Amino acid sequence: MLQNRRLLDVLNGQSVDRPPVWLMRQAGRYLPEYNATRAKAGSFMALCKNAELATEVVLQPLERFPLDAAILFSDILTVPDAMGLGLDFQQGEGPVFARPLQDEVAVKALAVPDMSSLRYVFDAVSTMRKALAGRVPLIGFSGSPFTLACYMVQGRSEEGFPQLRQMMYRRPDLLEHIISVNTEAVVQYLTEQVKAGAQALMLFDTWGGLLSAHDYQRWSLEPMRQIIARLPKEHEGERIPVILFTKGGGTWLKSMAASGVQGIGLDWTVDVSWAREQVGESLCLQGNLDPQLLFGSHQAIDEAVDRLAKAVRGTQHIINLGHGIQPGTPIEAVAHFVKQIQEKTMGSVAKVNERTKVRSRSAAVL
Ligand code: 1CP
Repeated sequence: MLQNRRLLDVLNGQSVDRPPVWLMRQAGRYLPEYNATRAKAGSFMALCKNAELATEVVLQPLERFPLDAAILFSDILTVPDAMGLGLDFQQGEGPVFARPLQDEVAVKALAVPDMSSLRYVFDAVSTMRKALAGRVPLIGFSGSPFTLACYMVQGRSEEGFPQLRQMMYRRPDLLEHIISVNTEAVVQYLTEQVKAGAQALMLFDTWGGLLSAHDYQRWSLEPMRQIIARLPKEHEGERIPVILFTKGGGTWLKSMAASGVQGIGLDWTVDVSWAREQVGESLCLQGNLDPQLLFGSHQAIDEAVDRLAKAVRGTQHIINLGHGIQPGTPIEAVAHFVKQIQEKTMGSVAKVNERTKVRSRSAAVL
């Protein structure tokens, strides 16, 4: 039995006492206990592959803050690793692939991996779900086909991912193949996460915002739309909602809202009230404070909290940052933020749902 349903309820358009709160990268390097567990595991990937230790890391932020959701501890790059690209996380350097897709032969050899090679992720999901024991729902996730392709072609994180964008114009046929393999892989990967116990899903399209409006539709949103259409709609009697997050995608919210998702993540560049006008009333938004805010004074945090609480009043909203929490973020600021936003938003959604109920009742009378 799920004791805290706020996240699932708000994504399903149901009434809640206050908006749920969780933080992207809530388990991570800003927590000393995370760093200790990671050291015990030996490396980041060893941590991802050890279900017990990865579960320990998922629970750590929940022990410190009254958050309303947990997220699978893993990484988006597990999928290209399973495709044989040879993932390595070098200290202080981020992800590096030993065999990036830099010629026709490599691209043509790319295939959907056997999901048994990602069994460690699904085992982690079921171990985490068991350990959570219904405290809060567990979010599963994947990178978007386009964002995965950025790393697969470039081989590492690089400003603007120029090699990927050059391939898009020079050899669209090759990129087409990569995106279609990724799309199929992501459908299978997320479906397996649901079977293992993930209760909501998030698609991280971290680099979709690099694209032109036209290219975004073709190379990023369309494959995500196909994925959403093919994912299991429910599991064991519970609906499985999907949140889509394109960083830098603020100008395309209307088309994202038409993709079949239940939630849309906003980065901090977007005005929440404006975003609400774009997507209409029936969809859930998520976000969107600047992660750097948490390095600011309590006064700065309180002012941002007040603005956000006001902007989300009476709407379906999941409180979050506009991107992942940064290493070095003061833990005390995170605690202050979570406490303030929960106090300031208490009661704000239920009231609105009353309004919606009244409206639908009068619509029924008509
Ligand atoms: O040194 C370490 O301990 C590793 C740091 C780290 C962590 C904590 C990486 C490497 N990944 C993660 C976990 C992770 N990655 C989660 C865990 C759950 C949580 O939110 O608590 C999630 C959801 C991701 C997803 C992810 N990985 C994304 C999409 C979200 C985003 O932040 O935009 C991306 C782009 C990655 C790639 C990646 N993995 C790790 C790093 C440092 C990066 C980014 C590289 C870059 O800047 O391009």
